[in-house]
Amino acid sequence: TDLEHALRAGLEVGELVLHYQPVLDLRTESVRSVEALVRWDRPGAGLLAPDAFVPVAEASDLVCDLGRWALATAAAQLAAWDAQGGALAGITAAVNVSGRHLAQPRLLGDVAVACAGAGIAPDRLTVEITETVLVDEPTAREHLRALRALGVRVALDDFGTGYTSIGQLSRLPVDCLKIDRSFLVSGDRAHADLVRLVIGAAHSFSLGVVAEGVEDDDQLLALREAHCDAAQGYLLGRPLPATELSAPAGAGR
Ligand code: G
Ligand code: G
Ligand code: MN
Ligand code: NA
Repeated sequence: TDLEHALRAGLEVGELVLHYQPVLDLRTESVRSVEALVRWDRPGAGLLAPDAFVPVAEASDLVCDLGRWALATAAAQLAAWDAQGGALAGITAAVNVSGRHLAQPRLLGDVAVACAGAGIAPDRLTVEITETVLVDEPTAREHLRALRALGVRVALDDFGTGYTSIGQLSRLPVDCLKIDRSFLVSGDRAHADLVRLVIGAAHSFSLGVVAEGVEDDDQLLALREAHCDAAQGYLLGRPLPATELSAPAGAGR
């Protein structure tokens, strides 16, 4: 399609950018991680959100090229923050990887090349995948194990919206769960209990938990009380270009 061709060309000429959303570690009260989220600065169209073009990329192996670019770009950004020596030095970054990319043996090499190219250790990167990937693709689990053997962390994104039951948590080849923002309903007792249950179960299987979509103080308080490990959301910071994230956070250096 036209959009697919334009996206492919845009990727080649550098129209894609990563924005970074802070993830607050609730034990240390510091930002030790960010999630990389892609945007397309399409000439004449402004800054496009992923919903406008990632599905198009997903329809072909273009999404693997996008993933490879995102991994390399995020790794290079981590190295740049290291070099700055500010508050963002030494942090980790999570990159969203499509099921299609995860199904290819090539992903392993893409991650290794991204890390080696930037001169960062693989344990600085987290690969975010969705639950459907584990259901649909048997080789995906194998590739996740290989990634983890390399030192890369794996996070299960949008947890709670798919098919994975709490009973399956012990067998998942992942390091952490990202609880979907639809579970953070302010003032709703039943949802709060559910979140507490998921966090407790995850911890009993030694999985970390990040809550997504934290928009108000009540939600944050409930998450602290539930011993959630980390939180992400507009309350704590919107996705921003690397330069805008560096400025306030690095002010103390
Ligand atoms: O950034 P929000 O800002 O709009 O992201 C919307 C959706 O797009 C999320 O589900 C996210 O997982 C997905 N997404 C964001 N960045 C990337 C990326 O680099 N690659 C892939 N495959 N999906 C992404
Ligand atoms: O599916 P994934 O978790 O990768 O995508 C994250 C998406 O959630 C991005 O579109 C990001 O912009 C969005 N997001 C991040 N924080 C918040 C929030 O606090 N509220 C809402 N509504 N969306 C958020
Ligand atoms: Mn994500
Ligand atoms: Na998510």
